[in-house]
Amino acid sequence: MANVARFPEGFLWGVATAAYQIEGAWNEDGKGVSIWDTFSHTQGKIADGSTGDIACDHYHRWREDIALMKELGVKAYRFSIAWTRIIPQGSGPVNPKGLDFYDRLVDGLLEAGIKPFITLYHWDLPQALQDIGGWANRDVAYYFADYAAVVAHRLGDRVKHWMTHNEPWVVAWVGYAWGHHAPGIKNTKVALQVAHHLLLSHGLAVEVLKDLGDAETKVGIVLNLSPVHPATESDEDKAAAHRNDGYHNRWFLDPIFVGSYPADMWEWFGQLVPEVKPGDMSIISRRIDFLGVNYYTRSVVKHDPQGGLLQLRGVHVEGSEYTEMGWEVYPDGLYELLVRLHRDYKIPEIYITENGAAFKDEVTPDGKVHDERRLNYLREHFLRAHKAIQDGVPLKGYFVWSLMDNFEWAHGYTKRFGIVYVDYETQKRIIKDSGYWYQKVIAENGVPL
Ligand code: JJW
Repeated sequence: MANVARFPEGFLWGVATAAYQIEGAWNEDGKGVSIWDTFSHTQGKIADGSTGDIACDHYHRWREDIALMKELGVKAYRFSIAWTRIIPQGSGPVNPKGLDFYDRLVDGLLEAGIKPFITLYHWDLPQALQDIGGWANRDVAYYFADYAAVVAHRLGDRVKHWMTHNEPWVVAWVGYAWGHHAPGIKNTKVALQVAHHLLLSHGLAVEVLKDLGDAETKVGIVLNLSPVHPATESDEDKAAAHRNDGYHNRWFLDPIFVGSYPADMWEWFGQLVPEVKPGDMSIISRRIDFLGVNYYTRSVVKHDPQGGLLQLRGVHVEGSEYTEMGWEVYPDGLYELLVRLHRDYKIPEIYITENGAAFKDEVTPDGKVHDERRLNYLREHFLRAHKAIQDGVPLKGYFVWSLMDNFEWAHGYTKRFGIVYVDYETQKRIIKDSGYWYQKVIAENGVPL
């Protein structure tokens, strides 16, 4: 019998998605317009000119998609709720049909023996709230907490795992400083204020979710984190790497787990730093039950005086494998990151809430998708997670991004991350080789060596 890297009993193998990327039904059953509806409907914003109007049509095919997860044997499903289905204008009247959809979904999952993990904000802000400034407006943090209360009130009896935000770094920087994502704003100072309001809204929602929950209710946040390595051992490059770590990782980790922004970055940002009101940092650092980690790659950086705000640039690593996203395949970074999080921050539990890779997939004449590179990517990362657990990291579960190919934001449908292939013409789903392999990993609770 082949040897297996066995995971702890009860380890939660899962898959992840997000509402805008899979649901479609963008204007059905009373749903309001979100900033991603607006953004994708604007010429030139999405690489292939596509939208999430239909996406994977999951809004109508959720039963089939639950059956698919059941076939894979997944123990948990991380998905997000579209704020605009629940409260179409962001604040004010609740749309019962929106709540009904997620209510049925949760019941369907539980019936299939799959634990629901809910992300409350996965980037699809109600357009009505963008019209008052979006996350740059402090009031939106309070509207978010109100929305969290509405959802928790309806689903909290059955849903025990909640994530407030997904990747606030991406929301703030890609959405508000670079403008590649909705709402398409390009203003660095605003981006830092947005990041602060996202953190504030997180803390406010933590209180609401814990108050409305029971002893089993666990609340966390999802951050996209990457170890940062200097391109050379020069002092300049090492300082650049530390800056990038401060900007990308510590700017979010420190407020949440320490209760303050990192002093070196606060100084570096100078006049760009956000307005922080008295009491904000203690709200932001309210104790959470788990951290969700989205890990895809590391970053390797070089000092560069022409390199903008941070005076650095990313470098390509000769000889490394890269995915279709242009991200280096670097499994050791997952181990390094997990060990560091456990060492530097008091984090009760950690989940990998996203890990996976985009590669060019094709359906071969045998009707299958032989995605050997994705399978290898997952295996190598699973093994690093296994090693981290052996070294004492309280890693409790692992969600592969993604259950199925979907709308990859500004890249539209051009990047396929799924372990299930989606033929967007017919909406047919085909389990890829990586999906069948994952099915075996889950069944054995371990990675065959
Ligand atoms: C950076 C864009 C320059 C998603 C970024 C854009 C700048 C040409 C995958 N995680 O689809 C990072 N993902 O929804 C959440 N992670 O800069 C889930 N990070 O463009 C997945 C996107 C990302 C990014 C995307």
